[in-house]
Amino acid sequence: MIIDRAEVILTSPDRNFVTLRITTDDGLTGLGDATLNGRELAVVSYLEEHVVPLLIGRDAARIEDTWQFLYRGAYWRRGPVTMAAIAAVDMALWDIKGKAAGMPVYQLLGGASRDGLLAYGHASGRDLPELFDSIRSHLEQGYRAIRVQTGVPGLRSIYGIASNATSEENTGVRYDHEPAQRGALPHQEDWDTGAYLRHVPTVFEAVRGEFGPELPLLHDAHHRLTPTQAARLGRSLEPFDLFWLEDCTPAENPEALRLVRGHTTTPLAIGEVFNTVWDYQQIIREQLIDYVRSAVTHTGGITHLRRVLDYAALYQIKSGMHGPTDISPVGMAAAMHLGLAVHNFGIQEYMKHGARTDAVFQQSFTWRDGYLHPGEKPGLGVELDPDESGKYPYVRAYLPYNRLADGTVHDW
Ligand code: CS2
Ligand code: MG
Repeated sequence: MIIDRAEVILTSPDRNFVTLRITTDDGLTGLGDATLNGRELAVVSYLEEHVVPLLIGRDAARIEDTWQFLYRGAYWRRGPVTMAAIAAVDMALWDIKGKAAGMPVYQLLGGASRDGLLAYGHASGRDLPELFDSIRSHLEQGYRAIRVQTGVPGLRSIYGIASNATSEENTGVRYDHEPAQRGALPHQEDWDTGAYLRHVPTVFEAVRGEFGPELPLLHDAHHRLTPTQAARLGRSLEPFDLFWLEDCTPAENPEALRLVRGHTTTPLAIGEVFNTVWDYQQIIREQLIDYVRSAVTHTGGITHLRRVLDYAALYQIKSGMHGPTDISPVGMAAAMHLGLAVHNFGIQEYMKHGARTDAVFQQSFTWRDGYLHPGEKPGLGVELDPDESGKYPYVRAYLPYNRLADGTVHDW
């Protein structure tokens, strides 16, 4: 099992994806996801220029050693580009090990701790009727847990609202509701924290009134609040019993969460922009969160996210792995294998990929009655179709950003 070849595949079926394919001298192949939304080429270059040359000739079976070599052996540690590249190598090696053993990766991680993974989807609307329709449609698709994002009166367009989107067919510009938009420059959105804080509790009150007390509901604040604003939001949402409030404050400042925690019992989720266990060290040790939001893709792969989750388990903190459409089917498969195996699984985010993406990546997971399962194929269970991937060249794309009414750039 010596690594013979490692290729980086950049394809853009419904959006950009960076995939690493490793081939061994005995003909086994493994796939890893290295997609960094809106900054894809940085990881392509890091992989091609700096990592691939180090892989050729290595023993593909030595997953831990390869991880330590790529992490500790480079002087410059951490950061999203490095950790996405290491993640892709790690995933591909787990894929190969599974294929060599004839077992799905979750079996190599200790076997299933549950029958399936509860997953949540993204409902959204500019107003209540649109939001209710979106929630109903998600329930019809089988979702048993729902993230609720809403338009705010007075704001033109807000990130994460599906109906703000215009389709590629109509405009020539792709703009889905969790986009990096294909285009020359990032799209500008507007923001008003006061209006948001006044509006959101009224929306959750209406949603609870319509859909009852039992449906697990989640909400993402996308890092836009100060600690006192986040504390106020958490407290005002307590009557509506959220599953979690996500990214209430910018992730760089763990101390902010102490203040939030001191004022609200609304569960907190954070970490989709974190890359290592060190980013989590303080907030896990001080029990400042309830859910770890990292994706396998952005946190150094299965090997490293497993380490984060084992640490989190000491403090009754669970997984809530990031799963928007910018995590490729390979990254989603890795999340499902890890989520099935660890004891402290919480919930899995699951946004369906488009038909073109599903044609490029042949997958073996199942989605039944609100639960995901990675399937029983050896390895991760995903194969890439080279003819399909070759049809969709990379298109530069940016996430949007937002400004306040006076023109100030606001937190993401
Ligand atoms: C979002 C993401 O899924 C989520 O919770 O915060 O869609 C995020 O905006 C994108 O992944 C950014 O790449
Ligand atoms: Mg989020």
